[in-house]
Amino acid sequence: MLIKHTKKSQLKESQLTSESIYKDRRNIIKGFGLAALALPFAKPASAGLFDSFTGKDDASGDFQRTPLNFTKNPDYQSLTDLTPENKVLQYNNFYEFGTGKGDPYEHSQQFKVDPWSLTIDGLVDKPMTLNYEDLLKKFEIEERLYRMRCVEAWSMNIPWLGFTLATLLQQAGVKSDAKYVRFETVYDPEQMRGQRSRFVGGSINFPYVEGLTIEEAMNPLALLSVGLYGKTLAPQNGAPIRLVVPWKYGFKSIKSIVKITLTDKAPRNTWQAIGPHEYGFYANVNPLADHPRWSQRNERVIGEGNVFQQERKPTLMFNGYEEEVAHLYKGLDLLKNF
Ligand SMILES: Nc1nc2c(c(=O)[nH]1)N[C@H]1C(S)=C(S)[C@@H](COP(=O)(O)O)O[C@H]1N2
Ligand SMILES: [Mo]
Repeated sequence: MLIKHTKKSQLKESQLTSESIYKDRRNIIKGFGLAALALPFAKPASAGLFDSFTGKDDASGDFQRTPLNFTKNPDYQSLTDLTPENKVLQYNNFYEFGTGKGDPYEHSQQFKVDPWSLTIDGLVDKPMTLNYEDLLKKFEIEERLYRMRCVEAWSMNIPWLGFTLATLLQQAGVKSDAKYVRFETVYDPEQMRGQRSRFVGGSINFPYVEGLTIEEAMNPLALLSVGLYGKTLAPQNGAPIRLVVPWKYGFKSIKSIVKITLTDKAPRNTWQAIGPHEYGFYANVNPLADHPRWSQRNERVIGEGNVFQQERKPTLMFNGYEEEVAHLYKGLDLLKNF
């Protein structure tokens, strides 16, 4: 989630800025304890890789994705400019496999998704454990075309396959004192290189954790995704099951979930724990609430060609889903509760 590419001019900062200022800056950055942030300055040579990122034309990798049976939900078919599948599969954020955009694809192709075990527990009437087959067979799968907006100011339009989070929560039976839903990603350092090294994993304390209020979780837009572009998810996109909450910044859409817990306390989500001044609990997409280090007014829409030479479009309030979700935040100051 830290912008690591930026413009060529910035990548050559060490040459442009006087040496002492440059060193000073690096020390300040180190002080935050965010090793990844120092990368563009520390490794200008590899930055060229990000600069020219286009991905391979064939991103099928070694991982086998299976075609799924699904129906198209007519309410969510209107997006036109879908992001090319090879970009959705290769330009990723999944720090468990490394902080570079190409790392998740490159380092996850042998990831095992079967057997899998997803537990739903906490303040529910019927705690449940779903295995891999349950995830793909127990619920009717629908297709929805959603915008996805990363906090780093780039976006994609993705045809997801899945079922609503509400469907699952209703089966488990939410108790009346449940106020939040806490999600946890698998912890498996043997398979996830970023979990073996703080440097590779961007200083995150794994497992990755996210949370929603119960009202957000029950909103019909909140999707549990098991596939995209007609097939099961690839590991780099969060196989076998991940959350998709399209009105929030991408980091809320937690991948490869093993645990969903209903609770009465607000979960401390991973990015808020790392940088509470930069990333909040709500993380609703908002063009007026700038990130402390960059503007959120516009976004790079990822399409064909070089990902850094994309058309920029104005950011939409709630990422374009204002009608569906604005009522959830009545009376809340969205500039303070970011
Ligand atoms: N467990 C986990 N989930 C995660 C992340 C991560 O690093 N770890 N990155 C998030 C971020 S910042 C974004 S933008 C989206 C990216 O999803 P995609 O790679 O499938 O497009 O996943 C989110 N889910
Ligand atoms: Mo993101």
